[in-house]
Amino acid sequence: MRKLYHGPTSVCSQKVRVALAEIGLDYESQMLDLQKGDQFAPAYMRLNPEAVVPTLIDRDLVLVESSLIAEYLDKTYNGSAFMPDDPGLEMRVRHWLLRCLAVHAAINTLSFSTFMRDKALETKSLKEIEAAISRMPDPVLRAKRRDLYANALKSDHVAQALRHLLRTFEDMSEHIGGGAWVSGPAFGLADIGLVSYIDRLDRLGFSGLWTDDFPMIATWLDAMRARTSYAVAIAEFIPEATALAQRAGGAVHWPMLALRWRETIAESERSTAAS
Ligand SMILES: N[C@@H](CCC(=O)N[C@@H](CS)C(=O)NCC(=O)O)C(=O)O
Repeated sequence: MRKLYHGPTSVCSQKVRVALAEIGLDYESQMLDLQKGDQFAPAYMRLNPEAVVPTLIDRDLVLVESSLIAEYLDKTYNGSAFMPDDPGLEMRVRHWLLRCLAVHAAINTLSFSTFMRDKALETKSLKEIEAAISRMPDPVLRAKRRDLYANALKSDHVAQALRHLLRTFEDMSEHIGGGAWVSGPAFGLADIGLVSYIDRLDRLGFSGLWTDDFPMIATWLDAMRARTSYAVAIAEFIPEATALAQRAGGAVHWPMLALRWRETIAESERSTAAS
């Protein structure tokens, strides 16, 4: 039996659970508490040296990187049904799987500059927060996390995240408009790759990022949420109290975020006009 090391509300874990559910695969669940620091246990870091979830053990393979795990599951157990045959669409899907790294970074930025930051500051001392950050193996990610605690939505990482999300929404809208799913006419790995990130933004009360300018994103998110995989892989892992806390905790930041979003759009329009 394959074994999944994951976190209940971790977006990357959600992605792999969606892939497992879409393909109809069982797994043994090994839940990690990221707030308590389970990811830093030496035995886990031997599997996943970056101390992140998810990790999947399948047969004799130790698999990391959520998008790659989804692709592996599709290829091994689903006859690559979620990867288009058409070479152009296949490149599109592969590009989205790569882009998920940057989309993840953007969602991480918006989570840790708002709701997650507030939650940590309410429940931990600054010393405890610094102790947790100093256990992160990657020095660049440590510096980013410190910057988000110091500057919240004023951080340059937020500008970078919003710039990236703007391009993500533009391209998602174009691809959904051309064929119903981001992957093309058929549901596929790009949709699996993106759903948890867009869902997180919505759960934080940030759907204003797309409602006016990119309504296709809302239509697509509704279609993703209508699938059984969404219920069993995402919704069922988020207790009502957590869902309410996420929404309320994110919503207080929306006015400031909306301001930064409008600046991002204006800057993009200026650079398009100048070119
Ligand atoms: N690119 C990796 C990113 C993994 C990642 O950063 N996971 C987050 C949860 S979504 C994590 O484990 N964070 C641990 C921490 O914040 O200490 C993937 O997609 O699998």
